[in-house]
Order: sequence, then C-alpha cells, then structure tokens
Amino acid sequence: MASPQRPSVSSKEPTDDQESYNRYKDLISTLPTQRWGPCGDDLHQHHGFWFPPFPLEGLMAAQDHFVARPTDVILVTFPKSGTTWLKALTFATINRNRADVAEPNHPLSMLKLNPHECVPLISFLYNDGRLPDLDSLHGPRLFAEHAPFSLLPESVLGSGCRIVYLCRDPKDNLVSLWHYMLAQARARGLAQYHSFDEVFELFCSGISMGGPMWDHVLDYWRESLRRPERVMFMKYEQLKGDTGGCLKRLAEFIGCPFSEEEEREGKVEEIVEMCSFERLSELEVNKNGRIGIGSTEIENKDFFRKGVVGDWNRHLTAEMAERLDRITEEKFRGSGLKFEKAPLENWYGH
Ligand code: PAP
Repeated sequence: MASPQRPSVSSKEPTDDQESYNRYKDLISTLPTQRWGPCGDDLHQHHGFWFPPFPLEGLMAAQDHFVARPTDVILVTFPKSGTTWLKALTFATINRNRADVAEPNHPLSMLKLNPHECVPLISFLYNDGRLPDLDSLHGPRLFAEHAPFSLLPESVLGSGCRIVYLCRDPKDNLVSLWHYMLAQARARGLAQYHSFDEVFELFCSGISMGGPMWDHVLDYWRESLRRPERVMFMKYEQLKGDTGGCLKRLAEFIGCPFSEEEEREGKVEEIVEMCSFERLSELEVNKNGRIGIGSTEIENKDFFRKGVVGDWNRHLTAEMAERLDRITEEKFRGSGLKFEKAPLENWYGH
C-alpha cells in the first residue's frame, strides 16, 4: 500500500515471533471474556480494561518489542473520540513543510488516503504474528494508539516522546461507538446481538471496547497534570469549539510551532479546512474506500458520521443522559476534570 508513514512490515525470525504470538493467544484465552455490542464479538478483560482480541494481541507484542524514540509523537484516543480527525490534523501539521508533493508523506497525500492509512495504530502494526520494521522510518515518527496509559509499551513511558490525548463527552462517545458497531454488524451480515439499551447498560458498568472509559480518560488526565511537557490532554468539544487554537497548541507541543509568517499566511486555517469533517468526508477515498482492520474490512465512510457535539440528544433518553452525567461526575470528582452536563432543555427525545 502506498502509505506515507505506514511502515513496511517485514517478518523477522518467524519462529521466535510465532512462539511469542502463541503465548499472547494462550494468555488471551485465559482472560475474562464478554460478548459485546451489535456484532456480539468477544471482548477480553486485561488489567482492568476490555479489548477485542486482535488489538490486544498486537498490544502485547508492542509491549515486548516496540522501541520508542524521544522524537516520536503518539496520538492516543479512547475509541470514537475523534481519532480520525486528530490523525489528519497532526499528520498535515507535522509534514507541512515537505516541499515535494510527490513525497508519500506530503500533507496533500491525505487527500488520497484515509487518515488511518497515514497514521497507524501501534498495536495494529504488531499483529498477525509478525513484527514490523519501524527502524527505517525517519523522525519524527507519528503513531496512534488506543491503549490505556498503564498498558503503553514501557519504552513509550521511558523515552521522553510526546503523547497527545483526545477524549470526548461519554454520551456522544457512546452514541458514536454504537453507530459504528451497528455499521460493522450490517456490513458483516450479522444479526444484531446487543440492543442499544443493553450496550448502554454495559457501557455504564465499564464494559465497552476500550472501557471503562472513565479510567482511560482519568489516567491520561492525571499524567497530563503530572508531566504537561509529555502529555497534552484535549477534548473533542474543545477541538470543535476552537480548532485553530487547539491546532496551534498541538503544533507547539509536538515541537513544530507555526511561525508568525505561517500564521499571517493562513497556514493554520488551511490545515483546519483541509482536515474538516466536510472536506474529508467528501473525498473519494473516504466515500468509497475501505481499510482492513484485522480480518475485517471497514468502509472508510463509517469513520465519518456526523462529526458534531451533542448528537447524544437524539439517541439517549433524559434518564440515560442524566445517569451517564452522574457517573462521569462521580468518577471525575476531585480530579479537576469535567464534561459539560447534558443541557436537557435541548433534548429532542425519541
Ligand atoms: P476510531 O476511534 O475508530 O478511529 P474516531 O475517528 O475516533 O474513530 O471516531 C469517529 C467520530 O469522529 C465520528 O463521530 P460521530 O459518530 O459522532 O459522527 C466521526 O463523525 C467523527 N469525525 C471524523 N472525522 C471528523 C472531523 N474531521 N471532524 C470532526 N469529527 C470527525
């Protein structure tokens, strides 16, 4: 695949690797398991968090083999909190001074590739019993990950590399996750396993892909307070409210601030526009393209649904919204972190 930052994946020492991967599979088979979501796929509980088997195996391999560099930038998100958007913005920003449009990681290549092809998830690179060759990549390397802070590969924690974290109001996050999984169930021709109400109940009790969401968010929040030079914490709602301002902070944080001249020339606005929901979702690659995730093919259009704040009010009852807000408030109490409460006067109901 002609992907800019997508590393060439080469099999090294296949037997040795196979042994490790067999070990990961054995370990996963002993973990608590829960069928979950519209597709009814298995989730496994590992160190307190719920994972599908495919990225979990990759995460275990990455923990053993991924070697971070101090210049690496790692975008971490809770699934469905704006990963696609953050990847696009960061990819376009970090590569903005590449002069040759023929270069594969020129920002304009993003107009031909889905952002997930431009910025790979570390745990997806370490899948299928093969170790990727990431040494040949030029810095700064840009990766993404969904793993909780406590399960990041040790070299990420020790290398001094920078982590950009993005999360989203749990209500919108759940609704986005629901629609995405529903699309997967339809694409795979599966009879719907869990209803929305069941998925809601499980989400509240911490069971969802990557959940419990609150623990995921809090760990990165605390780390961003402890080491602000290492972890930048953002919310989807902030990014929506002031995309340009957030992008400038992000660029500074990852070590490539916009110069005064670039700002005068409108470089920030140019990138914001290029990565906007409207622009990306209209690209041919995102309307009709597909990417492979594990054994599943995902239609790129499923990463672009509405891209707004507050769509929860079309899907949650007032009781559901209040309950999620209450859980969020309780979980975050004393941390200094909060999400806006549901403005119930705007609730449309169903
Ligand atoms: P992932 O974790 O599987 O990669 P992710 O990109 O985090 O998915 O989530 C998709 C959400 O981001 C969708 O939200 P929605 O379901 O509430 O609509 C999607 O629409 C939204 N999204 C994708 N691209 C953009 C963008 N450029 N601007 C704003 N929101 C976006």
